[in-house]
Amino acid sequence: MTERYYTTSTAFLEALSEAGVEYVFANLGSDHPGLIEALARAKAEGRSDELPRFIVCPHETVAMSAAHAYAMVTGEPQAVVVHVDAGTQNLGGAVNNAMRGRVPVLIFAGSAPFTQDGELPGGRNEFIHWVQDVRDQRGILRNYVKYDNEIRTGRNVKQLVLRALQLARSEPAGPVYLVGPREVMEERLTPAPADNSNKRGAPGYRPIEPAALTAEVAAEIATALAGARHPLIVTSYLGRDPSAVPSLVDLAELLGIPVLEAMAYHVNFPHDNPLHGGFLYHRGSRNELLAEADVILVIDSDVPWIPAVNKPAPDAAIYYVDIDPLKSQMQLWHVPARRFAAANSKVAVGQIAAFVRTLLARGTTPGTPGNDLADQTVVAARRAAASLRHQRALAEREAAEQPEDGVITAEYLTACVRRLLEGEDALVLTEVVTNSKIVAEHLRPTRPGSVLHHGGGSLGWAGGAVVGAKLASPERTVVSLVGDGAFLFSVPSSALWTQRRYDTPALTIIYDNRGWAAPKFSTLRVHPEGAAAAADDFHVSFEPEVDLPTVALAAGAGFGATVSNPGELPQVLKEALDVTRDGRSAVVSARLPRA
Ligand SMILES: Cc1ncc(C[n+]2csc(CCOP(=O)(O)OP(=O)(O)O)c2C)c(N)n1
Ligand SMILES: [Mg+2]
Repeated sequence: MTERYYTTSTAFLEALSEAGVEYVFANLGSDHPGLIEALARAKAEGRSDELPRFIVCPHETVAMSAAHAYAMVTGEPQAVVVHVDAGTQNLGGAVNNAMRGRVPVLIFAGSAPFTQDGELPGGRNEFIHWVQDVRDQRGILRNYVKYDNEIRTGRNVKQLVLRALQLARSEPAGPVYLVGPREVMEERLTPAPADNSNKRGAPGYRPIEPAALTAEVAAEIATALAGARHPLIVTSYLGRDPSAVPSLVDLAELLGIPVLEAMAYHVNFPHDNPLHGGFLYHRGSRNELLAEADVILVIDSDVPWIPAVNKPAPDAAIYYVDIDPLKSQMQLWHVPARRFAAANSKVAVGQIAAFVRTLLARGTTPGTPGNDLADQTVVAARRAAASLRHQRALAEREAAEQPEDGVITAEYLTACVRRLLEGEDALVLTEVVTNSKIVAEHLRPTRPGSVLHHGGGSLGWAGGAVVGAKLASPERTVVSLVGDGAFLFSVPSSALWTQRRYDTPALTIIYDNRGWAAPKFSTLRVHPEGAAAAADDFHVSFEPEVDLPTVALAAGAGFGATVSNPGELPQVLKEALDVTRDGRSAVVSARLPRA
């Protein structure tokens, strides 16, 4: 019997599969003959199910964003395979997003062969092998990954893969990067027995267990909140773990504490709960809740407020709970908190609520020394104020949703999307930039985990992300809401082709203001009376216009339409959604007022 074909590449793929990785989002090159051959051999031997499935993405942005979204939906990291230094560079901003969003992804790239005279299988035999030989390939990603290493032998490749995934999964989660030269990826090995019993866990390589607050800090925060007159909770991404949301609701309801979502892109708190205190973004007037708060619990937030725009009173007692409360990956950062505590938000909120319950059970009389509880009339007044505020906000938002003079506004468009998705098990991916606050306010999601955003700063995520989201939850309706700029950044030809090739249909709705409103608004914030403002000269216009739905149709969408008339919008959206039910992607560009 001939020896089974088994190389470092086979072991690498097998290790991914053993650790629970279902998909490799791949963009291939001259560095990957080992992987390609390993896959083909596995197929020929009837062993394909022992390896992850390859999803070929014609652009790295699509591959990385797909893996990112898959991990957001399932919590399970996937793999991205790219081509040496060039493919690594093309990952660009998509790695930035995964790092900032704290999303685990294992990235692998080949590296230039290190022999040139036929010494080893896989050695240099194409001119490009000299061109791709850079001094520090791993350095390309070092700002954006938690761990990088080189596979130097097949003998311990499984260990390296499992360690990389353990680091990626551990909080704060994030991308990791392995490289492997061709000769190493071709190395013949004696097959280690495949061990699929490890699926989704790899014993011995579990991520770090969730961290808790110390009992003293939990008690101090609970006592401060319970005794406060105007307590406030500020969060941005607690809802990344949907199961943390009911715990936050419990804590807020116990004491009638309003919850303010700051620069938030997740469902952190159900929008129909009267204690939902609204949204804080860059713009806007003084936020009353923030200004009047005497005790603030910030939980899971990078930027709870922008001091130059809005900040708490100087004597407010601030408690900062986050898995990385000092933001070690940000060079300039400070919030004047009384305590900083590193903890998992769900665990911490549960601990604080438990301590509040013991205080409530103790129930000392208001006004007596040593009493930890606020007067119950204060709590009742707070709840009543929250209800009123919530009703008022809802009425204002509903008024803003009416179409204006034959023009589609972002508010109206978002209301149409909300109505379209009523009763639908929908997963909405957002990348709407200057319309983020409007979408947050008018989409009104209530189900934790039903809205996703990359959490970083690099546009072009949603086109690939819908592929990962749909693979992760085929039963759900996947919708993306994007700016026209974001749509173009997503390499739409590659994204739409991948959506079609792998039967991952999505409805994409473009908030099309024919340009980039964001840099214009940034300029106006710094130079409100400047020459750019006077001349309306911001270099942000997409003139002549791009026919975005036609780009999508050319690449594989089954439906594409541009809508300018508000009256036609609901019907077009419905048609588009129906096309996705039939298995093809649809793109609707809704014409908003110009950027
Ligand atoms: C990869 C990348 N390049 C550039 C930017 C800078 N940038 C931030 S917002 C923006 C405009 C986005 O346009 P669009 O998606 O149409 O949203 P709008 O500003 O019109 O609401 C740009 C170019 C970025 N965030 N990411
Ligand atoms: Mg735009």
